[in-house]
Amino acid sequence: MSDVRLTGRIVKAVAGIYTVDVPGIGRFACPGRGLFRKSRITPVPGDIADINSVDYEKSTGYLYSIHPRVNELIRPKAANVTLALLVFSLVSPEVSLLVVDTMLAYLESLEIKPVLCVNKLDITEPARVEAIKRLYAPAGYAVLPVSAVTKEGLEAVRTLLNDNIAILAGPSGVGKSSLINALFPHICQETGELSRRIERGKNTTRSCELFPAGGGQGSGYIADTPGFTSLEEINLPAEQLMYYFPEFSPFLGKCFYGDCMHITEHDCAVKAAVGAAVTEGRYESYKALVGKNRGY
Ligand SMILES: Nc1nc2c(ncn2[C@@H]2O[C@H](COP(=O)(O)OP(=O)(O)OP(=O)(O)O)[C@@H](O)[C@H]2O)c(=O)[nH]1
Ligand SMILES: [Mg+2]
Ligand SMILES: [Zn+2]
Repeated sequence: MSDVRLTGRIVKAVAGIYTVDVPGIGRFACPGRGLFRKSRITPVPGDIADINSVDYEKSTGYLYSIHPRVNELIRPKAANVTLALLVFSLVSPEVSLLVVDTMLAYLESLEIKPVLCVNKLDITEPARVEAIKRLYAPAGYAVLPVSAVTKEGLEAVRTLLNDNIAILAGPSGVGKSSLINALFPHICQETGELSRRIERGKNTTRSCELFPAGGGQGSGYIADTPGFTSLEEINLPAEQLMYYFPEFSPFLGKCFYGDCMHITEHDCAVKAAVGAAVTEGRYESYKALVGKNRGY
């Protein structure tokens, strides 16, 4: 046994074996040595990990500690994510904007930068894409229209990924896996009905794999994730939601009631901004989320 120690990033976690990528050196398959069961920390993709007993020939080692996390996602299970490409489509399937807004609020709560990616541009009315841009502009969200089929818009996405630990998230069937394949031909993810059959067939761990995406420098990574149809497990406290709608921020603290929830109260600065600095669609999502998280 050598006592060579290295530090790298966990890119994959399957059945207690963690794949640790050490840029410029290699990838090592590392069990966790029971240490983490005791401390009740489960290492996840995105974690920065120290490994020891490194065997260069076998490409193995042991995980002995993970560095403090900047953030931690439950869906997908990942840590230290810096960017989320929230992929959706306006046709086949037409996704629920409430689902998109729920995911956006969740990402805001984790301080992960979201970028909206409207896929299937090739079969989408341009006017609908423009409407989405108008809906999200006041919140400051970038909207990138793309097509995994024609490859339109992909350069802008690729540029964005540099040096980020990025995830592709979004509802099922919107083309996340197709996009990752179109962006990085060396990555090969199952797409279409096949991917959904495989997903159902295996005991899904909701874990993900990080692929190198930083132009070969080893610094950027991207992960595909299984799509979702609902986000039941995401429960953001109703009182916090207003902080996760960035376009509300200029108006917070300016309502008549200090504890205004911006729903039924009179003299509400947020409600007064609806139709201008706050779009109606986004405000409707806010109300729906507050209602859901209060159980009514
Ligand atoms: N017309 C068109 N079809 C697309 C595009 N991107 C993906 N598709 C199709 O949409 C279907 C779903 O694509 P996937 O890449 O499997 O979608 P996904 O988001 O990974 O789905 P899940 O893995 O279930 O979450 C497939 O039949 C793709 O061929 C696109 O840009 N244009
Ligand atoms: Mg997929
Ligand atoms: Zn208010």
